[in-house]
Amino acid sequence: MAKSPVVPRLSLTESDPERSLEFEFVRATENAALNAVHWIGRGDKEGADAAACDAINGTFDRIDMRGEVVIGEGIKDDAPGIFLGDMLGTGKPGSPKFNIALDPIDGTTNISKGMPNSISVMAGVLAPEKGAAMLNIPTFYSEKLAYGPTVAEAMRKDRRLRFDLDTPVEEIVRRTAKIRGKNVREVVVVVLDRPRHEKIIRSVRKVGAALRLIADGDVTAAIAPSLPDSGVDLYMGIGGSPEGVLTAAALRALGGDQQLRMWVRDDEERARIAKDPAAKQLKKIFHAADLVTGKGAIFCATGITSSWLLPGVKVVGRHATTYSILMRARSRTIRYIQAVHDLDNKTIYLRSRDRETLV
Ligand code: VTB
Repeated sequence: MAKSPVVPRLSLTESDPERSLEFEFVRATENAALNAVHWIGRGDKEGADAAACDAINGTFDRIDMRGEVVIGEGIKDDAPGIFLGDMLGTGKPGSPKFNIALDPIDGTTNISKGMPNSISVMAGVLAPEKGAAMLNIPTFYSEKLAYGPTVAEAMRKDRRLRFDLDTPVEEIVRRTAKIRGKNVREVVVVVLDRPRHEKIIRSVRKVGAALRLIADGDVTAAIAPSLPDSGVDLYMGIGGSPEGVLTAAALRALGGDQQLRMWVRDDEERARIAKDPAAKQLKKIFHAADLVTGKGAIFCATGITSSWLLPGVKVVGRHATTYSILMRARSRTIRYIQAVHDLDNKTIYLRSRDRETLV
C-alpha cells in the first residue's frame, strides 16, 4: 500500500497563504495575458512585455503580500521587465512572504509576430518555509532534457533504462520509445530551432523520431511531455536558464522531470560567473527537485497565443476568454481555469496609471 504522506495539520484559525494566494497568481497572469493581447502581431516585443509587466505589478499592488522576485526577466532579453530583487505586493508588515520566479511573457517574439506559443508564467514558494527555494542559475542558458512521469518513474525503477544529458540523443529516443511502448518513429521530440541545435536535430532525424521545431518559448515545450494529452515525449536543447527553473516548478506538481546543466555561452560569461559559488556546479546535472526545493511550490500560467499547454486568449465580441493552469506541488492539484471576461466591465489595475483601467 502506498505510504500516506505526512500532512501538516492547520487549525481552523490558521490560514495557509499558499492556498489562499495562489488564485491571486492566476489573476496576475490572466491580467498580463489580457493586457498583452493588443500587442499580438504588432512587431513590438518590448511593448508586449511592458504591458504584461504593468498588469502583473498592478495586480500585486492591491494584494497584501511580501513577494520578492528571485528569478526575474530582463537580463536575457534586455527588455522592460520585472527584475531580480523587485518586490510584488503591498509589502504590508506581517503579510505572507513569497519568493517569486516569473516570466511575464515567455515567447515575446512569438507574440510580436502573431505566432503561437506564448504564455504569461509565474511560480512562487513561501519564503519562510524551511528548505524551500528556487535556484537562481547564473548562466544565461542551460542544457535541458525534459520527460514525463512515466519516463521518470521507469528510470527510477530500472537503471538500464536511465539516460541523462550526456547520453547520445539516439539512445535517449530509443529508451524513451521502449518505456512509452512506442515505435521510435512515434516518439515526438521538441527542440528550439537554433543553429546551436544542429547536432541534436540531425540525431533526432537520423534515429527516425518525430521532430517538432519551435521558434521560441521552451517553458510550454518542456512541460508538454508531462501533460497526458500533449503528444510530446521529450524536450531537449539549450534554452534560457530562468525558463528552466519555472518549468521545474510545474514539473514538481505534474510528476515529470527535467535535467538541467548550466551552459556557458562565451568567455565573458565564464569570467563573470567565475566568482559565483554556482561556478563550482557547472558540471552538475540538476533535476526539477534540485531547482525548486521544498515541499510547496505554486505554478501558474495563462495562454496568450495557443500552445501545448494552453489555448490563447480568445476575444469574441465584447468577451474575452482566458485559459490558465494553476498547480501546487504540495497537493499536486492541477486546475485548469477558464475565465470569461466581460470587456465592458473588466478592469485591470495598472501600475503605470495607478488606477483600474478597462482592458
Ligand atoms: C530560450 C527559451 C525561451 O528564448 O531562452 C530562447 O528558453 C532564447 O534562445 O523560451 P535564443 O537566445 O537563441 O533566441 C525563448 O524561446 C523565449 O524567451
